[in-house]
Amino acid sequence: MKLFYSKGACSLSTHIIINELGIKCEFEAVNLGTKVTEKGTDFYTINPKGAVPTLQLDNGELITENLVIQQYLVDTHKNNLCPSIGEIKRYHVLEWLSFGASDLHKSFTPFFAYKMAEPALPDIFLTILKGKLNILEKQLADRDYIAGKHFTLPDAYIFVCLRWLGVAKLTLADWPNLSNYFDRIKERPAVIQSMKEEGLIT
Ligand SMILES: N[C@@H](CCC(=O)N[C@@H](CS)C(=O)NCC(=O)O)C(=O)O
Repeated sequence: MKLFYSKGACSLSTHIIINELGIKCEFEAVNLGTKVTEKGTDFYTINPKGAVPTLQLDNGELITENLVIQQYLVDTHKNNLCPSIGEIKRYHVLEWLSFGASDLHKSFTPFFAYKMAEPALPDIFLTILKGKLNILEKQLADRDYIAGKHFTLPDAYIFVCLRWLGVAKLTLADWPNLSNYFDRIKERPAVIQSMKEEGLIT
């Protein structure tokens, strides 16, 4: 299979899950500004939505939407990243994956969009983002990972979003549980491997 990704974007969470599962995969970078892939293909001809991650299966079929791609990956590979279909624990894991992909991720969107713009972004966007971080901070008060004792799908997604805090001029200093959580995840071999493969660390 092949993952279309952009360096450090939300597709890094899919990349991490692929490596956590030990799946053999090709990676092709997409320039989200020009929508051209590193092989020179117009990305819109691959995914008309122009968004990463996009997964291409070996038979050529495409899957888009991060939450769906990640569920496809765990449902087709032996894993301990997401409980089985029908187990109540699965839906608690997916609750946090959804929170990561919608509430948390999309709270960053105004900061990326307005990075270069004047006047400055209204304070309400910072208040909204901090509210999401506070929810995570509280959830992590009595657990090492967001859905319990073990690393599961949403931990990769939340980790990736926490890497973006700088765009909102925030650091994890005000969220000690989140800060420890971030440090714990960044040491995982699959996370280190994925960050190296995207050229984020050496
Ligand atoms: N609905 C998509 C959204 C993913 C998304 O926001 N991807 C960003 C990168 S983090 C992107 O490709 N943005 C480019 C664009 O939408 O033009 C999903 O859940 O996979």
